[in-house]
Amino acid sequence: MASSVVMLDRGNNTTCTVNLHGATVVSWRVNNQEQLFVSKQAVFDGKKAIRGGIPFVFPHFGSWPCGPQHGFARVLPWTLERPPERNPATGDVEAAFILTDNEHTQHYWNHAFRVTYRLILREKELHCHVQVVNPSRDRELCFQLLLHTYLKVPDVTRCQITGLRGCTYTDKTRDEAVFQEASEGVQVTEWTDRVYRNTPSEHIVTNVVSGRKMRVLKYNLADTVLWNPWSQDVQRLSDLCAEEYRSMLCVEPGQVTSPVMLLPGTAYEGSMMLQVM
Ligand code: TA6
Repeated sequence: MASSVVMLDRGNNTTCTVNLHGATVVSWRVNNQEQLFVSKQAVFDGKKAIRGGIPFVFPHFGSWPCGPQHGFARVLPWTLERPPERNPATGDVEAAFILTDNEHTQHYWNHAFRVTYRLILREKELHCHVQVVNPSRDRELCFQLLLHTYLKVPDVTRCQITGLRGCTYTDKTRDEAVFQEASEGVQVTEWTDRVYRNTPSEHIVTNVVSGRKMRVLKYNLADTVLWNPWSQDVQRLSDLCAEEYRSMLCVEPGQVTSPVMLLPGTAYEGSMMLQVM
């Protein structure tokens, strides 16, 4: 069964569409230009993560002995906490989604939690704010969090990603070996799957849709994952067409190397801002 979607419409053909399955942003259009990649073979029946947009990775990044890869948040139904509402002063449109512990999450992870995901659609920007609350009176809450952002690009080999020079990264295509980035503008010309640690708050991605640049700003998300399956990895993905890897680039702000540790009764806040330049 397809799950319902919520659209934030700012006017002037600027919209953001969210599927309540995983609170997955599945479309972000600026002047009617789609900025996010969604596979032609993406599955919307609620049975698996949506291949594209911005899947919400929580409480675990990567393979997880307790539950699904990349955690359960992206494969469970979220609730619309605040329907889209326009700010009369700025014209921005905001909506909020919520996921709390329930019988599904308890099946994997025996922790109480409340995640609130607030989206703000501005003229050329999409703000993704995350709050995680630990409601427990006596138990710590330890989790990873990542916004698995699929940027739509005309040709991934023509993109460059700045803000990674000097950063240490784990290369999952080279047996998790650790390297230091030497390039100011990282290019993707092969299977790429890297977890960059403690990266700067800003990345610029060149040659995205319409040859524009995309600014990726992050707050309280220390790491950046860079992924493109290329021809090697794409073969194992049933929901990605063979040649589609050339039209996508995953730049994923996250807190993965050092998980968040929330003391009882405290909250974490982190955010990503995407801006078409
Ligand atoms: O974010 C990069 C990554 O961890 C890759 O290793 C690859 O597995 C990708 O996520 C997609 O994972 P998925 O579970 O959505 O197929």
